[in-house]
Amino acid sequence: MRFSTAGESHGPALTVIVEGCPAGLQLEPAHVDEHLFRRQKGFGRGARQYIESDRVAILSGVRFGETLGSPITLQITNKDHKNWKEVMNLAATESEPERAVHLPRPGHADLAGALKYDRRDARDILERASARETAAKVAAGAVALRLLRELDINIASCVTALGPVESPPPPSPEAFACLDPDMPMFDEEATLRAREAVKEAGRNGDTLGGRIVVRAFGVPAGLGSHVQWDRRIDGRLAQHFMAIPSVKAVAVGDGVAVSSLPGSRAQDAIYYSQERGFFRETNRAGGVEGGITNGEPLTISAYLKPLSTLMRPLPSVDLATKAPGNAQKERSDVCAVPAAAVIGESVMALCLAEFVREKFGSDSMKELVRNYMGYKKQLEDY
Ligand code: EPS
Repeated sequence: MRFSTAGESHGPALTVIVEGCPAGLQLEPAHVDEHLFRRQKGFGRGARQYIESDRVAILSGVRFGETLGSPITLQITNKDHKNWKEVMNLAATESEPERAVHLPRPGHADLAGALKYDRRDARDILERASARETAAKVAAGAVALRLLRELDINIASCVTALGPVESPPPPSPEAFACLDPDMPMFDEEATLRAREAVKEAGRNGDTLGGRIVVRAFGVPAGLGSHVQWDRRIDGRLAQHFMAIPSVKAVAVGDGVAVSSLPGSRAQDAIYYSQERGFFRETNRAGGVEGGITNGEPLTISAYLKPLSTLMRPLPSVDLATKAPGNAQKERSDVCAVPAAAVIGESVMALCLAEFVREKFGSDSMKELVRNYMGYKKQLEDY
């Protein structure tokens, strides 16, 4: 499965085309809207989320509630566009555009993008670099999540750090399901402290980053491969996660922690029983060994830097005059880490769906489930 998004943050709409979804998957707008709604939650979001109430329109690839095997086009209208019609006008203009951005924000794509694309108004860059794009990604992810559910693969997420506040991930799939979408941390006391930290950052005109953990349950051994660099599933997962705005580091399992341990404490010993087959007592590897899933829950941690739009801006330089000044203030969020957890589920699903299609092919869901179950039987009989 492949997907490609289009759309500017304050343009008319965001669009995503998902290709390679087999025919016969039940898909209705409500299946997508559920995830779009979750992405908009999260303590620390800004005023924009009160304007938008994201809903998907399915424009192609579905008939009578089932996918056709053809490209699926999903579209989300930007309600805020009506307030930005002049700023985002398609027609040529002689006059200086409204709300032009000449003082690039350190950490955003403003300066690097303006230099690369030879734009004098950094809005030409930031409109597309905006994390609003992740709404389209979550819409695509909803299709992948439905496909995986047919194979009994389920994905959950949580926040394990918000600014200085840390919380362990939930111990079971059931515990993941009980998290508060506004602040999906397992430790209740940490949740309260995290809310306070966000409030304080907001009061100071500052922003906060954090860490999310995304886990996939029910992934069989054998997705990905050791035989070629670009077939390793951990590498491709890392790319998907690194492409979430603000994510600056990604770890598979306990990848960061084990780097300072002796080898004897960094691996997961192998056991076998009649009922469970091969199993482990630990999952430091995060469900991947040698670029191949090993049957344990697939676990990715992603680290997000604090958002770069600051209400107390950092020094910058005017693109036109080259005079020093403070970076542009733009309406923004104080913290988007809870939203990133939902986006993380989507990219994990999109990546897993890619690997499922690579291994099991299939034009229809019937064929996919048959091929998949055949492989699961092969694993059981090993
Ligand atoms: C964003 C800035 C804010 C966020 C936006 C990401 O948008 P605005 O400038 O319109 O207030 O709200 O995120 C979303 C709109 C969204 O739906 O996630 C940025 O600069 O990346």
